[in-house]
Amino acid sequence: MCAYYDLGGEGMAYHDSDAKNNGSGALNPADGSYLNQFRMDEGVDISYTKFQRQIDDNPYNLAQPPVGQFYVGWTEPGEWFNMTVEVERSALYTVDLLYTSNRGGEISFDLNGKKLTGAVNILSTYDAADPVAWRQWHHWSVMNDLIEVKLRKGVQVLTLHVLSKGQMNFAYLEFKPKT
Ligand SMILES: [Ca+2]
Ligand SMILES: [Ca+2]
Repeated sequence: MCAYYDLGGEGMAYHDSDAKNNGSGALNPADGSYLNQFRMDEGVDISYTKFQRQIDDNPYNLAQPPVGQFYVGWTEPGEWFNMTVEVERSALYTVDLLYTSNRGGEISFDLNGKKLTGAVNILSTYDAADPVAWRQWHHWSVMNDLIEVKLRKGVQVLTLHVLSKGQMNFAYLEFKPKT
C-alpha cells in the first residue's frame, strides 16, 4: 500500500513538493476519522477512494478499486517515497499497480538505494467521454506486469520515484512470484 510508505519524514522516507498533506486534513477535513486524518501531518498527499456520487466508482473506471482504499495523490515530478517490505521468499516477482493517471507519466524504482529500473511509462486513464473535469483524477486502472524484480527473502526497501508529468494516484503495488 503506497500510503503506508516508510516513517522518517521529508528527505528520509520521502520527498514531497510541499510540506502540507493536501488530502488528509485538507480535502478530507479533520473530523476525527481514521480515513480523513490518516498521516495528516506528513508531506505526502493522501486520500482514499469514495463510493458516493460516482467519485471513485465511476463508469470510466478500467478497474474497480476497493472502497476506502488509501492512495498517494497530488504527485509531482521529483517526488519519491520509500516502502520497506518484508519479503517472505526469494523469487522473481512481477508487479501490478492500481492507479489513476490523467495525462500519463513516468515513474522509476530503486531497490535498497540502487537504481532498479529506468523510466517506466504509465498509461493515461484520461477519457474524453467523462463530462466531469475533476474526475479525470479518479479513473482507476491496473497496469499488469509493470516491472519485474528479483527480491531476496528478508527486509528490502523499494523507492518509487515520480519522473515526469505527475498527477498520478498510486494505490498499491501487487507482487506476484514468477519463479
Ligand atoms: Ca504535500
Ligand atoms: Ca505531493
